[in-house]
Amino acid sequence: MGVTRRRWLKSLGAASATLAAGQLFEKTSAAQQTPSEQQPVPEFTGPGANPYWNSVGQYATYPQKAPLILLTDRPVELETPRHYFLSTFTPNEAFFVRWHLQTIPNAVDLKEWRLHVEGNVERPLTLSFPELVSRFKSVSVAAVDQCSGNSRSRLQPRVPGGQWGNGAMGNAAWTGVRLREILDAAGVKSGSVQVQFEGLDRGLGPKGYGSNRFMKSLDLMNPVIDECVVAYAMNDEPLPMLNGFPMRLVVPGYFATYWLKSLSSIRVLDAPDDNFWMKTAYRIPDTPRGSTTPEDMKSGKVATVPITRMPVRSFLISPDGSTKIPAGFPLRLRGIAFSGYGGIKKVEVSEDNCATWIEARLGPNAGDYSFRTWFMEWTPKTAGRYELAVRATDAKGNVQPDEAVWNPGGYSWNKIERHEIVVGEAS
Ligand SMILES: Nc1nc2c(c(=O)[nH]1)N[C@H]1C(S)=C(S)[C@@H](COP(=O)(O)O)O[C@H]1N2
Ligand SMILES: [Mo]
Repeated sequence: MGVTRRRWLKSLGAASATLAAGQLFEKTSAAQQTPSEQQPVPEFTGPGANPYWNSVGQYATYPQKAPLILLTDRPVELETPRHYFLSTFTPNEAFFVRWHLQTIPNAVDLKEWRLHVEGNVERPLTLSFPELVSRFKSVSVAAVDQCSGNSRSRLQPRVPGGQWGNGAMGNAAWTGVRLREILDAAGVKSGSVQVQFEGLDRGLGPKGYGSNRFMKSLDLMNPVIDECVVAYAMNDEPLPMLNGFPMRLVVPGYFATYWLKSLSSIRVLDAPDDNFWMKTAYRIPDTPRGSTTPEDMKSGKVATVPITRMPVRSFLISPDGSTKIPAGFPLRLRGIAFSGYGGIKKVEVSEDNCATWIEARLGPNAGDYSFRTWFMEWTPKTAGRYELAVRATDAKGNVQPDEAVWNPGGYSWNKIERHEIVVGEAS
């Protein structure tokens, strides 16, 4: 990606000035907006698959953002509407938003901002923005940022937490510097086990849990460390404040919980991180697909492990079921697929409830951890309601299953999606 450093430094100087606008989020929570700024999501009452990604909620407009589906405003949780997923890259203004703590950064003055590299290192570093950009080589990676709880609203029985439809995901080209180079510059001391990431947000998490900080850690022995990027650009632009300006961690293939936003510290640890966000939150049962039952959970015998990579998923995006299509009309089905296990090998469509499958064609490959677009010509011959199922197979041979997952966090959903299309009589 041709992002030159000079261009970056220049455009970010301008960005920091615009963004130093002050207490934006404290003052414009969605609840305080005038009614004209909020549009209700049309209610879906019919049977079958829901053409909207969420049938409840309303659109809300936040700084630097297009109208997005509002899940909660404290903390801010905004979902991306379905039609944005027609392309490989999700526009920054439409990219979903998820924070956990009460106070999130409204503005960052790049003159003041520093990234601290500390803990069990030979040479602790305090890097300014220009130092970071000029000292290390710039790299780009296309990678999907997906919340562990994406599609949580599908779980039966219901679990607490943001009731996301399918829009707590997005794909961007992330440009920044390699985490490995930063660690090497600081010199990781022997006896180190993990590296911990911390951002600028503050406050307690749900039910008052946590330590006033959102912190996540990765094992230093984990090969993903070499793929991590400390990103200062998203789709060739500065990151929106809500998506982690001025820099965030990108962990390709991994669920978003590790993708620390508004990064302020990288801390090398000589003992495993047991803070709330590692020890208690964002864990899944140590079972196939991280799935269990409420009964087994109650027994207290289900061991858990931190969530890691994203299982393979695919979606039909267009047509979205909201328009009646005449019989005999040649359609192009279009959608996306991705996997945290590296690349999409195959996408298939079924119109007979998964009995038989037709292989779709894949769009250009933007990288192993990116959305991959797919398309298929399809002409519905007769009028009626069609239910199209879509499933993907990844490079490791993992195929999307038709079984639901259940765990108390509502994580890691990847059941085959069914999408309804209504076909009318040709006139
Ligand atoms: N500093 C900070 N980084 C964070 C979080 C947070 O609460 N604070 N939440 C994580 C989780 S769980 C998700 S899903 C993603 C959301 O990223 P986005 O808001 O850019 O979509 O940010 C991750 N990084
Ligand atoms: Mo998340």
